[in-house]
Amino acid sequence: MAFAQENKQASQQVADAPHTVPENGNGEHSAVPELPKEVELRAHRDMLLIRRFEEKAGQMYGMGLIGGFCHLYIGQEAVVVGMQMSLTPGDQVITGYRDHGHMLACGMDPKGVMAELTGRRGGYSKGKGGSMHMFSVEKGFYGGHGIVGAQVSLGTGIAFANRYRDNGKVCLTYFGDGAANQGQVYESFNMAELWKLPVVYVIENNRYAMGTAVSRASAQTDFSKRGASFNIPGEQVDGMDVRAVKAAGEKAVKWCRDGNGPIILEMMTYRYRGHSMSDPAKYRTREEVDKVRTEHDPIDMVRARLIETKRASEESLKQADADVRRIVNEASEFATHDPEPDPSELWTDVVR
Ligand SMILES: Cc1ncc(C[n+]2csc(CCOP(=O)(O)OP(=O)(O)O)c2C)c(N)n1
Ligand SMILES: [Mg+2]
Repeated sequence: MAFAQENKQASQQVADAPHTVPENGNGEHSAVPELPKEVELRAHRDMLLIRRFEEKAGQMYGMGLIGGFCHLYIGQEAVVVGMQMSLTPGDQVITGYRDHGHMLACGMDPKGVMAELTGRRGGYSKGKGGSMHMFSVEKGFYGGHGIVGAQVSLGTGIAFANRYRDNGKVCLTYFGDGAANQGQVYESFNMAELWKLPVVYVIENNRYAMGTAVSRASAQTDFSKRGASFNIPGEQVDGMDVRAVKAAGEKAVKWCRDGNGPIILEMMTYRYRGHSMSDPAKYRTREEVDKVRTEHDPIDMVRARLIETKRASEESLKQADADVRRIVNEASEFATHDPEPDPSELWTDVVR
C-alpha cells in the first residue's frame, strides 16, 4: 500500500477515537476526581495563558517577527498545566522543542519567552537561542531541546543528581510519541529503574511525529507499556482532561518521591496546528482536527464545567480571558520593541 494512503488510514483511526483511554478491567473508565473550585479556576486561567500566548506567537511568526523553528503547543495545554500542579517548588522539568507551554506552566515570564522568540536582548537566552533553547534554573526549567529524545537522557541525569544528592526532588521528563522510538530512551529507562531514579517520563502522545501517524511508526502503540521490560510501571491518561492529568501526576510524583524509581505516564493528547509553523498538515483531514477541537478541547471542557456548576459566570470567564490577553499583548509589545542583542554578544556564552 502506498505510504500516503497508509497514513490517511492511520489518521482515520485517530479521528474515530481521538485520545481515548482504554477501559479498566471492569469494562469502565476510572472516575475522574473533581478539582476544588480555586484549583479549577487556576487550571482554566493557566491553560488559557498558554493558548493565547501560542496564538500570538503564531501571528507574530506570520508577520515575520519570529525566525527559525516555532512549534506550537495548542491543544495540549491540559498536560503541562495538570502535571505542574502535581509538583512542589524545586522539582524540575525538561522537554523537547514544543516547549513554550512548559515554560509558562513553570512560571517563566511571558515577556522573556516571547522576546526570546523574536531574538531580543530581554529574552531568556538574551535573544540568542530562540524557541527551542530557553532555560530557567530558578523556575526549575531545564530546556528546550531540539534533538528528538535528547531530553530523555538529560532528564534521567537530572534525576540521577537528585538521587545522588538525596534532595527529594523529582524530574518530569517530557517527550513525544515519535521520540519514544529513540534508542537512548531505552538506555535511560534501564539506568533509571536500575538506580531507582526519581523521574516521571511523560510521553505526550499527540498521535503524530511530524507528518507520521503513530501506527505507521510504532510497533507498540501503547506507550505506557514501553517500560515493561525494565519493570517500569506505566499508565495511559486522558491528556485533554486536566483533572485526570493532575490526579495521575500526583500519584506518579509520589511514587518517585517515595523512592520507587521511575514511572511512565502516557498522555493521550492532540495538537491542533501543524508540526511547526512551516507544516501545512496535509497528512490529516480538517474534520479530524475539528472533531477534537469541538468535542474534546481541554479549555472548553473546563469552561463548560465551571459554568454548569456555577463556579464561574460567563462574565468572570470573559474577564479572565481579557486579563490573559493583556499579559500576552504586553509580552508581544515588549518582544517587538526590545532591541536585538549587541553584536559583541556573538562572542559570549560560547564554549571555546
Ligand atoms: C535526532 C533527531 N531526529 C530527527 C529530528 C527531526 N524531528 C524533529 S521533530 C520530529 C518528530 C518528533 O515527534 P514527537 O516526538 O511525536 O513530538 P511532537 O512533535 O509530536 O511533539 C522529528 C523527526 C530531530 N530534531 N532530531
Ligand atoms: Mg507527537
